[in-house]
Amino acid sequence: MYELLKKDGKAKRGRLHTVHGTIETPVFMNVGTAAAIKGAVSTDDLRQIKTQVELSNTYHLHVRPGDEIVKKLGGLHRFMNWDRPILTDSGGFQVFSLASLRKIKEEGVHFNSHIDGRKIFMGPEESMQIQSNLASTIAMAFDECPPSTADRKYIGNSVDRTARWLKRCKDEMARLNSLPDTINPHQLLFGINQGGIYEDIRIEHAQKITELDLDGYAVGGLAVGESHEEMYRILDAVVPHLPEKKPTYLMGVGTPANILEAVDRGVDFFDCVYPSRNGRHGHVYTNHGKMNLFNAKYELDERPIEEGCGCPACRSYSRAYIRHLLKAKEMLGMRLCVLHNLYFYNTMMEEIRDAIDAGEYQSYKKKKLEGLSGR
Ligand code: PRF
Ligand code: ZN
Repeated sequence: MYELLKKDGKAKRGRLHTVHGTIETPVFMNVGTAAAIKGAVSTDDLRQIKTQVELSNTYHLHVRPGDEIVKKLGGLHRFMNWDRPILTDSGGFQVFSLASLRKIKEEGVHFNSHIDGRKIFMGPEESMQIQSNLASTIAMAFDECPPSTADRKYIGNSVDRTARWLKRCKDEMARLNSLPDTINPHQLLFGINQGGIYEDIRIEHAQKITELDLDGYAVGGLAVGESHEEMYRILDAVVPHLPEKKPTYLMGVGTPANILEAVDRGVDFFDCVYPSRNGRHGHVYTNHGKMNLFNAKYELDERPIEEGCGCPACRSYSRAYIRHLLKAKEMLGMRLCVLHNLYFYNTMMEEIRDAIDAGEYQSYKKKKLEGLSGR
């Protein structure tokens, strides 16, 4: 159940109550694709860096170790020792970005696994069954995320199919949640809006999926190659057509600036690989711009990555030491950078929530954007 606590302009401050605890929104979900945050980050670490929701992928866990195995081991929460909320993405997007020899049909997608080439079929029912076996808190609908280069005709046919798939997802989820051996019979389902960069297709699709009265709604198919301005234009157009009293999730986004802009347009859930991916490359976020710790100017720099940061890296280690670890390819170097970056994102979300609570979102956003750009 989602509680809309307060609005500041279009920015929403809310709370999603789940069987695995309450999620304070706006929230950034920390990406652990194959049930692990890349960069040797443990679930104990996640508890220390203010993670609220962990995100894993249906496709990856279906291919390896297999969702039946995870179910036998008591579900994803028990498997990875994380008792707070988990969102699983449906596999749709990953099938389109990773698998080879894809064939899209009305019933679903035939493809070859990116691990061993094995032939796999996944449709709405299979995606729901896998997510039910994983027993995540929130399951995502099985959708098609068309490439940004797709033309209007392709997008039109694709969203119609994604809408038909959504109805099948909802029916299958209801069936699974009522079975006696389902690990999480309270699993939530979020629908996904598609429609590329065509506002009218987006809006019509948003209205259609809203009728299904799902637990939340995502905006998918963005951050796939279009400009930031185009992404904001689509959010301006479509978010007002999604129910305000349900959570809105912008999938795979983004930079801190993207998040600040999307919150301003009514989005309350985010996920992105940037903080962990950048951290693994020694790129760290600060309130004075991004830093590349490989840079020679940090060789004798005894300051933490960011003065006053409460993350495990900044509390104990200097820029000079972390730079040395990175140069020596010591795993600890990238681990510390990933922890700092995720802490930075999670802390920014906390600031965003506080700013909306205080009715000061506009001035907060302006100041934060100035800092991020290094000015
Ligand atoms: N659909 C799904 N997952 C996604 C996306 C999508 O469109 C995106 C697009 N940015 C990221 N992850 N199911
Ligand atoms: Zn830090």
